[in-house]
Amino acid sequence: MKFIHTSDWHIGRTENRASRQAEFEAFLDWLAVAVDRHGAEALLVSGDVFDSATPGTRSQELYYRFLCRMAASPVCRHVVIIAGNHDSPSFLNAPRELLRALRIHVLGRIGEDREVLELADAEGKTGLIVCAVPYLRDGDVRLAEAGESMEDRETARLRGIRAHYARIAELAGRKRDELGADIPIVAMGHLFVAGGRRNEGDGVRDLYAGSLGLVPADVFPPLFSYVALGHLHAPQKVDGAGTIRYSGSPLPMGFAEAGQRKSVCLVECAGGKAETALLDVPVFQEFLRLSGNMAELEEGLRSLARADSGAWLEITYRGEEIIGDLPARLEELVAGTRMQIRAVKDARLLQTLLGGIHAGERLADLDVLEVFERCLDGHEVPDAQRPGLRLAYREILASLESPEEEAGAE
Ligand SMILES: [Mn+2]
Repeated sequence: MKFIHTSDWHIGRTENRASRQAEFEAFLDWLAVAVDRHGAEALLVSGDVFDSATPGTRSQELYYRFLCRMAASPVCRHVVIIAGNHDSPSFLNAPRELLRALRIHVLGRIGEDREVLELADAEGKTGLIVCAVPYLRDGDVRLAEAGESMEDRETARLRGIRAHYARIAELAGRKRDELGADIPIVAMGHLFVAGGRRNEGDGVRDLYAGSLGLVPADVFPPLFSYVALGHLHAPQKVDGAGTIRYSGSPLPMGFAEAGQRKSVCLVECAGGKAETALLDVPVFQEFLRLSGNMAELEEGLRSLARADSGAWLEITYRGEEIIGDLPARLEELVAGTRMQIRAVKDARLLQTLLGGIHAGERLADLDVLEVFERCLDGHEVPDAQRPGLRLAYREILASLESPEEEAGAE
């Protein structure tokens, strides 16, 4: 039986307050077509369907509209959805009974007998057994005990996760034995498997601090032909054989993932083996990072404009010169183009402000004139310019101290 594995849609996610609704819509349209075109008889969604535990009505509308489309698909007979750490288990579970009538199985939280699903093939016989294990919350796998250390807690949690997968695998194995046929068993999960790759700022919310929360890949019994994972946003395989996999998010989760290829997994299980192919998700909205001094940024933006780019931009200014109206100047450069600036960073300013404070000092310990002197030093402002800048600074300070007079003078 062929199926598509995807995860981490994060419907409702925004980028610096800008809506990404159009991208979610385009992705779900593309996915509905891909499912039919590739003959996928099932769709497995491994968590983080929504970005928030309380999705907005537009996000919900998209989700249900997509599910309706799946229910009407002439090819795809089953949808299995598990909750991720971003999802609200009760929100996902609320329409569960209704969705089940449409052969859409939702696992918001654990429930052992419900986690083992038999998916029927075109002839109505079980063609695939799916162990749909949702994101395991602390309370699902272990009981908190007073006075236990971090290590104790971690050990108990890992033991709990291992035991849970072992139990579910045993149930699935028994079910297969009852059916008396060589039916492939696949598992789903939303967790951070040790060895998994991630990028700084990729929007993956840490489950636990530091290395805590990493789960060794051997928690998945060899009985599983394939493990469809969610949580990490870069598509990747966890084991050498490539049968334990993260599909990755279908959309870049912020500028840290700008330019990265996104995909869903098309999997075919037969005879205990899984064949996997990646289906590239089209780029619905380009994310681009630009950095350099003013001349480089101007050149970069001009050449993008010539190419009629519609990218969303994160711009980092690295010039020596101080530019007071940096965001406004950059906006001017993209005016009349299809590009949109989503974030502006001033590396120079940041470095100076963070680097100008010495160890053991607090900003509050310095007076305003001292702070200004540090800024002059930090920016390596030539001596000849300093008297003029000091004078201007004092005038600004004076105007701040007597705002009424300033207003009256206007
Ligand atoms: Mn996620």
